Amino acid sequence: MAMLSFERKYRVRGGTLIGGDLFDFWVGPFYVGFFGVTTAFFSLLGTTMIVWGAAMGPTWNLWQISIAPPDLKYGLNMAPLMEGGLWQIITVCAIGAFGSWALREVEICRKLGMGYHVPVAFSFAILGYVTLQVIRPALMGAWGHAFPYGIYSHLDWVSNVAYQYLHFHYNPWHMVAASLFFATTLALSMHGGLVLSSTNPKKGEPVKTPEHEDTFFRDFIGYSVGTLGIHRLGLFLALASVWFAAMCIVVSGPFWTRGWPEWWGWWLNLPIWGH
Ligand code: UQ2
Repeated sequence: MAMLSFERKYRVRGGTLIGGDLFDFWVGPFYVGFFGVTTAFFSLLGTTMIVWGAAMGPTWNLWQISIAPPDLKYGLNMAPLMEGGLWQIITVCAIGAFGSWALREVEICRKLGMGYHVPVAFSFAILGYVTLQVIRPALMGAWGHAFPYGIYSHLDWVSNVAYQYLHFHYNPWHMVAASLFFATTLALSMHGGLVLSSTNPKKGEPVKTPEHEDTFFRDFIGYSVGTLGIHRLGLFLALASVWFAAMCIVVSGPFWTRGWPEWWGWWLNLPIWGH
């Protein structure tokens, strides 16, 4: 079906979660909906607060602009605007915008009668952000444990937090997350390479079928995960990597305060080594 006639058929009212027909319309190619309005609201307000914070700061150098969370002394309270309060408003706006964006995806899925895989996947990304900026600071008792909003400053935060645990690569959840990230790139490069190779045969030859794709991998490694399976595998690897990344940082501080190399003491302390 041509795209335009498909869109005419499916661009109908219904499937909204809230607001009924009120915002159930399109602007050009974009579906609006209640959550399109809230996304725009939180994005505009948050971005304005970032620009205002930059204007109050010492530099317009794009790399050096930074809006910091409150000092640790403020704990989990609200802070004065210029001492982290701005950061708190921006964080609320960010979570409001990300959540609205996810719910707008849900409404579009409902309109089309599709599964919720895309909003579920995006929710994992939101979980990663919320783990860093809300869950871990709350467990540690201060917003000051969250990262600042700045290009270089957030990199400095990552480096400093990592060194607080001496050698973050010894964090076992970090190891699992990193391995899953690499496996994700392996799976996507294999998939992208396989699909492009079968759809780009020699000049004059017909495009190859999924059977060719299966057969390549059966000949190569004795196993094909299948054309649907590779997408299930890719989604699983990507979501699992983000999940373990969130776990690796939320355990650092709230549940483990020493250096990560020391965590492996359990291995050295097994009663099997003899003396
Ligand atoms: C596959 C298949 C695809 C693919 C790919 C494979 C026809 C078009 C890439 C091969 C993938 C395998 C064997 C899994 C590899 C496992 C990891 C953890 C990277 O069989 O079906 O569909 O794109």
